[in-house]
Amino acid sequence: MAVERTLSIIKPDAVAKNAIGEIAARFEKAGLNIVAMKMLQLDDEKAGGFYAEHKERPFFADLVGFMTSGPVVVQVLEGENAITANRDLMGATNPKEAAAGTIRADFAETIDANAVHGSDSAESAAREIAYFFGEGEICPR
Ligand code: RTP
Ligand code: MG
Repeated sequence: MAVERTLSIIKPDAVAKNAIGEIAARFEKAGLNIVAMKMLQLDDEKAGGFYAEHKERPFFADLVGFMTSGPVVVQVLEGENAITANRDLMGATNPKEAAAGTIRADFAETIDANAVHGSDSAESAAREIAYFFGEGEICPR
């Protein structure tokens, strides 16, 4: 088992329903330490750059529109197999397909407004963490 870091975003829908604390508690209870955290209002450029891999997809404009619709909370999670552990806690992209007890099953409404983001690979995690945080903003424990 390896200690990894992953990027989590609590998306605008979950911030708007005051679910920041409950979602963060799930990470902590699962053994993922929050080693960096901040609230941000993304603009089109910052949200579009984050999801650049999807820029040719038909849902890209809606995705950027949603991610800029209100503040988000970006976090670095650290722990054993953090990337997979976080994806397991999140559940499937479409909340209608997300397993019971996952964050998306419990807090998300639609595939667009799906409560959380989590890095999908080590390469994505490294890029996404650096996209939001300088090394001096991360506090390993
Ligand atoms: P995320 O990147 O936000 O953690 O989500 P994910 O890995 O589970 O899904 P991904 O394929 O990376 O898609 C990014 C976000 O785009 C929206 N999406 N809409 N309408 C659609 O078919 C569709 N597919 C994806 C979702 O909001 C997804 O979280
Ligand atoms: Mg993704």
